[in-house]
Amino acid sequence: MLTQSHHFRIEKATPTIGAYIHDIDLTADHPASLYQDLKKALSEHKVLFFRNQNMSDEKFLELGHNFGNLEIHEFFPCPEGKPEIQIISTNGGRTGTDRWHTDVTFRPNPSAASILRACDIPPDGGGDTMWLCTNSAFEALSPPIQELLLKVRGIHDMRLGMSGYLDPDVVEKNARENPPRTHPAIIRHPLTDKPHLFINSIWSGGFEGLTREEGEMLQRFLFEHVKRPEFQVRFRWDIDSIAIWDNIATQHYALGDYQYKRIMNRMIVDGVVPEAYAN
Ligand SMILES: O=C(O)CCC(=O)C(=O)O
Ligand SMILES: [Fe+2]
Repeated sequence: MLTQSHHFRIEKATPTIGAYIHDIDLTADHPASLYQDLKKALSEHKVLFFRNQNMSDEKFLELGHNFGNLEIHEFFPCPEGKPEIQIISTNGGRTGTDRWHTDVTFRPNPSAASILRACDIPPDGGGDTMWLCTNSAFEALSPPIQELLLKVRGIHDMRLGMSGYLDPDVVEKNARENPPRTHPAIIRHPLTDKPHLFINSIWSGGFEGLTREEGEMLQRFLFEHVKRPEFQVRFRWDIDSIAIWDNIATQHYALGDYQYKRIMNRMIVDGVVPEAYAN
C-alpha cells in the first residue's frame, strides 16, 4: 500500500528504492502529522530526495530533531557550536565513502537514519550518491544461503573501515573506544519487521563461528551480490538538495568521479540495537 500524504507529493524513483518528495518546503513550520507522513514514506521507499531546500544550519538542525535524537560522530568536523552537524568535505578520488556501506555499524546501535544536504557540489556533474535496498538484496538470495545467513552474526570493526583513510593516531583512539562487535547478519527492521542483509564492505570483518576463509568467501560473495543495479538508485545532487535515508534498510556509495571541493552537511539519527530476523 503506497503512502499518500496531503502534505506533499511522492514520486517513486525506481520500483525498488527511492522517492522524490515534491511540493514541500522543509524550512517552513509544519504540524507533527507531516513528519509522521515523511517517516512512513521513508520506511516504504528507504531514501527520500528533496530539491531546492535552502536553509540555515539552525533550520537543518530543526529538521533533524523532527526525525529523532541526533548523534555526534567521531571523525568529522562540525560548524562552530553545532556538534550534531558533520561537515563532509571531499575533493573526489578515493574518499573513503566510495564503498558500499551502512553508516556506523561498528556501534552497538547503528543510526536509524541519516540526513544529508548538498552545500557545494561539482558544477559539471559528478559526485552522485547511490543507495541500495538491503531487503531486496536478502530476498534475492536462494533459500539455502538465506538460511545460513539467518544463523550467523557478522563482525563489525571500526579499525577496518578507517585504516588508510584517517591519521593512524585518530584511528587508534577511536578504535579503542569502539571495539569490534557483532550484529546478526540478517536483521529484523524495527519498523517494518522485514529481513535486511546487514553486512557491508566498509565495516564488516567476517562472521562469528565461521573460519576466516569461510567468512572471507561469504563476504566477498555478498559484497558482489549487493552491486546488482536492480537493488539500487542513483541521485544527482543540486546545491540545496537533501537526501534522507533509512540507514538500517540501505547501503550507500558516494561516487568519487570529480575533482572539485564537494561539501555536504550531515546529521545522524540514533537507532536501536539490531535484532536478528530469526530468533
Ligand atoms: O557524500 C555523500 O554523498 C555520502 C557520504 C556518506 O557516506 C555519508 O554521508 O554517510
Ligand atoms: Fe555513509
